[in-house]
Amino acid sequence: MSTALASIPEQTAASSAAATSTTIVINKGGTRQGFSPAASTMSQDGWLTIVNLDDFNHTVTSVAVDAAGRPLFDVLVRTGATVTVKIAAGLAAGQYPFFCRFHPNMRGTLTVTGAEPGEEPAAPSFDQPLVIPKVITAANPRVIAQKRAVRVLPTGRQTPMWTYGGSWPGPTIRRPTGERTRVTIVNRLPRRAGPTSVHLHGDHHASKDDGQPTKFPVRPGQARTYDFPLRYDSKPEPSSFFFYHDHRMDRTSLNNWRGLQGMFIVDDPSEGDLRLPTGRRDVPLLIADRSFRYDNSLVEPQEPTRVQSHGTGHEQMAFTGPNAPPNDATVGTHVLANGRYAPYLNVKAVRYRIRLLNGSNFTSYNFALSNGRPFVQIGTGNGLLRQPVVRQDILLGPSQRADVIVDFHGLTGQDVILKSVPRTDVAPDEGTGTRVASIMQFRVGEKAKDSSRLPQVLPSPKRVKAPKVVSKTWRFDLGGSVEEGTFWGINDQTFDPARVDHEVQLGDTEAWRLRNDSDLTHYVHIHAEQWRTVSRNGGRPLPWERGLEDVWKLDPGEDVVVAARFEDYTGPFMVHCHMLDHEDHGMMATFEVSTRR
Ligand SMILES: [Cu+2]
Repeated sequence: MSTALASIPEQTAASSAAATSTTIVINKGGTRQGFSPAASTMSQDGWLTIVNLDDFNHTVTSVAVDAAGRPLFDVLVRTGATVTVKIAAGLAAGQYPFFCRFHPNMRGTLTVTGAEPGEEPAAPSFDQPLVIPKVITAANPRVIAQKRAVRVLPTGRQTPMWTYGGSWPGPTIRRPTGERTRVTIVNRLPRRAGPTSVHLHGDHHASKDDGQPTKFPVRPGQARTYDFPLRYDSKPEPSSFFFYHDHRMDRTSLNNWRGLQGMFIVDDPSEGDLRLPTGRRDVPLLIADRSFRYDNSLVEPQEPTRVQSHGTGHEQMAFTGPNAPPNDATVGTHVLANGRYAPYLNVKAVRYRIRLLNGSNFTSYNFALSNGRPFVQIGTGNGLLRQPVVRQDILLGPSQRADVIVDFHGLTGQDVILKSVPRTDVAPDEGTGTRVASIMQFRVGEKAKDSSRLPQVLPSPKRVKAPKVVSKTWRFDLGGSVEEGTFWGINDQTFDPARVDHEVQLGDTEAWRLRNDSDLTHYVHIHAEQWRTVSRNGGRPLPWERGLEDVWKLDPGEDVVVAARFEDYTGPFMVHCHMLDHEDHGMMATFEVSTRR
């Protein structure tokens, strides 16, 4: 007994002499300033302490993953907290770049020293095939919303999800423009899911068919038919790449996370003359992140506590607790393509049309190809651009799309990886960053006959003439206080389904200003019409913003003016942030289109 006691101080002294520990501080303003220091060194038996003095929760997450795709370390440090962990125990000596999952512009490197064997980073092995969701071409499809176990991770159990039609993503609905399409959604989700509401993002249709957050729900056990004429101003609408997903008030983030998402393609048969790649060479990709428990089930997003009212008359939302705004960020560890982790696709050495959709709740990506081949962007999701734009990387926030051509000519035998890389369009302190991930692999095979072309000029849809005067400004910011509860607001108010925030007349054209006064980047979506971007920060919109759009990136302080004519339909429609936690926590407003009195 006495021998054992005597030996303890000796051992402690010996190990503390050898161990190198380190501390990383996140100062106030960390979302912009990053980790301090950005580079630190520790030994395998040392301690890492993370002190978070910022108003935001942060993580220290390794870029390197294990064979199952899990980060080698992933430490959550809430606002005001200090965490000390033996993070390097079990890691091989080496350099480990890390980032914050909520604010990936925050990056650093941890150097681990020591002689013990340990876990080495595993490059993704890309060993499951990419799944192309089943395509439905019927005019009146019936899609059953149902719980189903689906294959997401390559090994282990399937993942129970809430799906459209039994898969995630749900079936891709593909229709010729101008041909009326009536989609019946049957709600056979578990009863606790409650009512659902389906929004066809980007499309132009009646208010009652818009997937209203509170009205026209599809109740448990019931069905509802959504009517999509696929027309604009009574003419066929532009060829499009849309996103259908749940839009129920308060639960949009949760319902999308669980899998209620699918793609919708509108074809314009007259574009056949363009000879863009078709058939198996036209690949829609829904990219989204999720986190998994060890049984491969989804980690449940954590909701903040809702404070019912400020007593202002309107039912002003506010939230408290560790996940209250601005710490409401539903972010996953694994980045998935069409619902699979690290899939591969066998391609021929020819041109492909790739339709990229960011289906994530919160995370944005800056897409790039591993061999430096650029993307040639031909469309936005709402029709084609006037001219193709050659881009090395493409930043897409939640619900944004890009229609691109990738040319695999000359790459026979190579593996080209679709990655997300840090965004380079702004400095890390000027906007929320993008994830670093290897998403999927294209295995380039033999050359094949390729009758596709890359047109120099594209038939881009007509854009409205923008009025000189801005008739509405929507200001996006964090509101409330830590004591009384915080919220995401538009013009200082949270969403209230009983309130109309702006009225417009059918047939009028209006210009609206979108302005971000908060410290995080937002991606703002406007329903009902197809909008043109008039200006960005007072200047000309970026080359890929010169078609029609429905979601805009707004970095802190940015100001975008958009314009549209209100056509065909009256009633309420939404404007909201498409970071779904922000939407659920207040950042949504209503505009109502009415006929001239
Ligand atoms: Cu937002």
